[in-house]
Amino acid sequence: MLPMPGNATGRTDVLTMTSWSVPVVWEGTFNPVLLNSLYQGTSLTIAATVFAQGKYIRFLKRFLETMEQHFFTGFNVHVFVYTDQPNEVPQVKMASGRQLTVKTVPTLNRWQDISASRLFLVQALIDDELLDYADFIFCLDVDSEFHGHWGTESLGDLVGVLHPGYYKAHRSALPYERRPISKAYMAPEEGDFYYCGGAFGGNLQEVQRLCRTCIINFWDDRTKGIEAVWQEESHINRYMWINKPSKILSPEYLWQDFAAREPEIHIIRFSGVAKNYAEIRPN
Ligand code: UD2
Repeated sequence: MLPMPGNATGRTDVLTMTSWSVPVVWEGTFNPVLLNSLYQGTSLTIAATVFAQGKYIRFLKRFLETMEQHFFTGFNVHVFVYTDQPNEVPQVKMASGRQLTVKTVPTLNRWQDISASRLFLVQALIDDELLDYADFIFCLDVDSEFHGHWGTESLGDLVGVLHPGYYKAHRSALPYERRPISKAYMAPEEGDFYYCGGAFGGNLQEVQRLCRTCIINFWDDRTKGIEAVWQEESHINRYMWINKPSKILSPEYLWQDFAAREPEIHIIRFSGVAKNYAEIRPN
């Protein structure tokens, strides 16, 4: 790897390039000042979606407040909040160039449906509103908060985030859908990485294509009476095996537990917050 200008020095302790030659972004592999200077003065616009339905509305305030501090600061950001409780969306002061739109959605009773419905709604958002407006989109879990810089280094045509629970696991241990009847099926010899359902993104066309394909496959499964083991996350993993991401973000971009980190995690940029599944989910 070529030395990078500024203080970025590169990393030798982690995988920084995939077998298909796309970067895996870790702290120390990019120079944010240099990268930002490439986009400054442009009209770069980032859309982000977040779903806060049922009791998950409680996570939204912290999510939005920390997003304001760390996510693409200095750039145009448009956050789309999908909720069944529009009156509960907190007021969070946003910098110039940043805005929030609330989308009201019906209450769903199965957490699996809430999670999977995101793909339908993101595709509709791209189709109806974003194609001529935003440059990139990120789809993020609400039960999470930002702790550190997340910016232009994360941009790519199709962007996957390495799941924090499986980035060191052997392929045979990855929780892909293993039933051949499912359209999310991954054979034992298939799979590069296990990607998060809780954070992914890319340009509008690529994310639109991902959503469209995963929705078709999700419905195909449903007509056969099955649901992939990790709902849309399973379909996204199948999709990203066939359609390789053009950039991969390390687990710094969605860590599991802020209090516990591994030696290679030099910074946690975004992490899940602890939750009691039994208490918080609708079923
Ligand atoms: C994993 C994924 C999640 C999704 C899920 C599979 C990560 C970190 N998380 O998390 O993205 O792929 O597996 O189904 O990769 N939600 C609500 N209200 C609810 C339930 C869910 O708003 O009652 C939304 C909310 O935005 C939440 C997201 O759906 O962040 C995912 O649900 P989860 O966090 O309960 O899923 P989990 O922890 O199993």
